[in-house]
Amino acid sequence: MLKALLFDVDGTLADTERDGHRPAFNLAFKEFGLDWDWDVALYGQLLAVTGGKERMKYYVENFRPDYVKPADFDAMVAALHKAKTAHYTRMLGQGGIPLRPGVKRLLMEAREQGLILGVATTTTPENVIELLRHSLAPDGPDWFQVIAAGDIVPAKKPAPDIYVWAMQQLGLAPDECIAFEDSENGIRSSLGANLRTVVTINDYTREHDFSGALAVLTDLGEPDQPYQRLDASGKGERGVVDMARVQAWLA
Ligand code: XBP
Ligand code: MG
Repeated sequence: MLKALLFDVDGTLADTERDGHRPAFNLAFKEFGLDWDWDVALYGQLLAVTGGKERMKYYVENFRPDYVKPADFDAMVAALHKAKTAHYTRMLGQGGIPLRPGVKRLLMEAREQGLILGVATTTTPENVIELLRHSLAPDGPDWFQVIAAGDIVPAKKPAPDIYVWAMQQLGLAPDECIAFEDSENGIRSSLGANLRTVVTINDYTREHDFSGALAVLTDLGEPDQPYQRLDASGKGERGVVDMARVQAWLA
């Protein structure tokens, strides 16, 4: 029996990467006097690695052979990441990043039906709280019984650990939950935790491999803007993802 809906955040609840995280990283780089600048295309490549600190290290290792690391490089990355989080949460506070189509509608319906809501993300906890507060509702964070985020587990997605941790907190088994993801790293994590997973793609992830997904959709859909289903088993299907649709997919 379905008891909980577990959501990824970046790319799934909102399109945060291109116009949120990316410019926040760039502002932090400027602040630190670095000539690092991540354009939209480069950022797509950097998304191969989840986690902001991990992503900066990956960039230096793979794209900046010219950069001479200071002795305290790890501390510098941590400081950069702190600055980036400040820029990002300020942008969220200015109401900059709306939720994706159908997200609020589905969350509201699930709540009305007494289902549990949870978050499983690699991003920093305060980023999630600020997004939910400003883009969902002032009490948005309280809608979620568990917010599993950031460094709470050492191994970030695609490792399944963050989903496993969220389910442990809820005392639920994978067959009592469903996950919502937008990326290959995300679905590898959720499938690794034995969760049935619905995928809503975005511009950065549309070419990813979503083998094993319950359904792959453009988005969750609104009545006046239905989703389009993209996976082979339901190609061409249009509609809105509501609880009846979710239950039908699980049956
Ligand atoms: C999200 C991420 C995050 C953000 C940056 O992945 O990859 O790293 O881009 O967040 P997912 P921080 O959607 O799979 O959770 O800078 O706060 O780490
Ligand atoms: Mg994501």
